[in-house]
Amino acid sequence: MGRRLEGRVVIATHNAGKLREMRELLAPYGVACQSAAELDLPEPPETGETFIENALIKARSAATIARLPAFADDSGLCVSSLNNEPGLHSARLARDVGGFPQAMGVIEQRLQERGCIAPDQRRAHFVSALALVWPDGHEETFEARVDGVIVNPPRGSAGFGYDPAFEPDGYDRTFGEMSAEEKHGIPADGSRALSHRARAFQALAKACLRG
Ligand code: ITT
Repeated sequence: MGRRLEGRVVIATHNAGKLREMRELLAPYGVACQSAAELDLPEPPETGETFIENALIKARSAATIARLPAFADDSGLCVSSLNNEPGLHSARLARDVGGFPQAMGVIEQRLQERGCIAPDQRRAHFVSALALVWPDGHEETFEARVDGVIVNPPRGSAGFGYDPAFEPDGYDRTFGEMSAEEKHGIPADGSRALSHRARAFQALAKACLRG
């Protein structure tokens, strides 16, 4: 059991797609949210060597400056045949090549250069690390992943980032072809959610939002 999150929380992300999902995930719990943009919070340098370290850097910075509990996500797409790249560098890759369509193109090109055509050579997973940090320094972290394959060409325009290129195991549609509810996939019976972020959030909710 972690510390209970009550009252207000800052969602410490500058990524609009993530912000939408983090708000949707929190919505049933009656916690009032403010975004980093609304509070004009800076973006701290993500110098960590793991997803959890980077999530903590973002949440600590927001909690210290806003003097409120802060909720951050650090995430990425890890492609098995590419040494789990872009991984921690997923946002940077898209920035460096001019956007997500181009970044998905780069991943496809690297897979083809390695002769990765069959689905089992195109395995990938999304990771989400979530951090909750309180102004008094208390910290809670949660991490989860969802496994699947990289498809070519990318399909769908829902979601954000690399969603059109990723088809989760057990589905014949990409995250880009799913509604937000399907991508979260949080079942009413409390069984496992679908997306990396929703899975990590389920653990967070169990520790810090219920009971
Ligand atoms: P913040 O640090 O402000 O939260 P960011 O975009 O820089 O925003 P990250 O450093 O965590 O976030 O980078 C994660 C990258 O992985 C980013 O490019 C996302 O678009 C991508 N990504 C993460 N989760 C995703 C998801 O559910 N669907 C598609 N792409 C995702």
